[in-house]
Amino acid sequence: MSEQLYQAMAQSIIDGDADEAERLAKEAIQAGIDPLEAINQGFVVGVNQVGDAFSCGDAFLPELVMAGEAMKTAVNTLEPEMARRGTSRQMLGKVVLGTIHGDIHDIGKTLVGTMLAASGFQVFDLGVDVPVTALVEKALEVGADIIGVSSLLTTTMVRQRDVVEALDDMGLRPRVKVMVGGAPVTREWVAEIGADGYSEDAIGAVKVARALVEK
Ligand code: B1M
Repeated sequence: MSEQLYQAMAQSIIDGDADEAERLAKEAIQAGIDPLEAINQGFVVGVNQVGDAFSCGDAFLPELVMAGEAMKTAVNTLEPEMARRGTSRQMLGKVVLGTIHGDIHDIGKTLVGTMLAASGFQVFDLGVDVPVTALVEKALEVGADIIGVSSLLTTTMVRQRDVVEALDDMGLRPRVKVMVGGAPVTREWVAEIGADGYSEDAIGAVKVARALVEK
C-alpha cells in the first residue's frame, strides 16, 4: 500500500503536479505514515530523477522549476505533521540557518530547519541567498550556538568556507559552531574548510547539532 503511494508521490514530482503532490501528502498524513519517510521514499525519489534528467540534458529548466514547486508544496503540507510529531520540550540550543548567498535552493534547508525545531532547537531561518555577514550578525544578535549553512551548488558551496573564516577572524569559534550541508557537500570538503560538522540529511543534521551543543 505505502509502496504504491510512494511511487505515486515520486510521479507527482516528475509530472510537476503540485496539486497531486499535495493530495498525496495529505493522504500519507491520514494513513499515519511518518512524514519524513514519505519525503525520503516518495517525493525525493521523483525530484532526484528530474535532477538527473536535467544534468544529462533530458529535462530542461521549466521541468526543474515545476518539480521544485511540487516538491515544495509536498514538504509544506507535511511540515505541520513533522512539527507535531516532535517530542522534545526542552530547548537544546539556538541555530541560525540559511542557504548561502547566490543559491536559492530551499527545500532541503527548510526540512533541516523543521527537524531541528521539532527536536527542541530554536531555529532562526534566514531563508535563501543569505550573505555571510547576515548569518554572522544574526548569530551574534541571538547568541547562537550553531550557524547552519546549506548549499546545493558547487559554485556556492565555496562560501561555506567564508562563514568559517569570518567566525575565526572575529574570534567567535569554537563558541559558535558551523554545520554545513547540501547535496555537493562531502566529508573531505568539511575537513578542508574546517567546519565543525555536516550531515547528508535532516535526521543526521539533528544528531550532529545535538553533538555540537554538547561539546
Ligand atoms: Co537546481 N540544481 N538549479 N533547482 N536543483 C541542482 C542542485 C542540480 C544538482 C541539478 C542537476 O544538474 N543535476 C544542479 C547543481 C549542479 C552543481 O552545482 N553541481 C542545479 C542547477 C544547475 C540549478 C540552476 C543553476 C539551473 C539553471 O538555472 N540553469 C539553478 C540555480 C539557481 C540558484 O540557486 N541560483 C537551479 C534552480 C533550481 C530550481 C529553482 C528550479 C529548483 C529549486 C526549488 C527550491 O528549492 N525552492 C531546483 C531543484 C528542485 C533542484 C534539484 C532537482 C532538487 C533539489 C531538492 O530540492 N532536493 C537538484 C538536483 C538534486 O539534488 N537531485 C538541483 C530535495 C531536498 C530534500 O534535498 O536539497 O539535497 P537536498 O537537502 C537534503 C540534504 O542535502 C541535506 O538534508 C536535506 C534533507 O535530506 N541538507 C543539509 C541540505 N541542507 C543542509 C544543511 C545542513 C545539513 C544537511 O546543515 C546546515
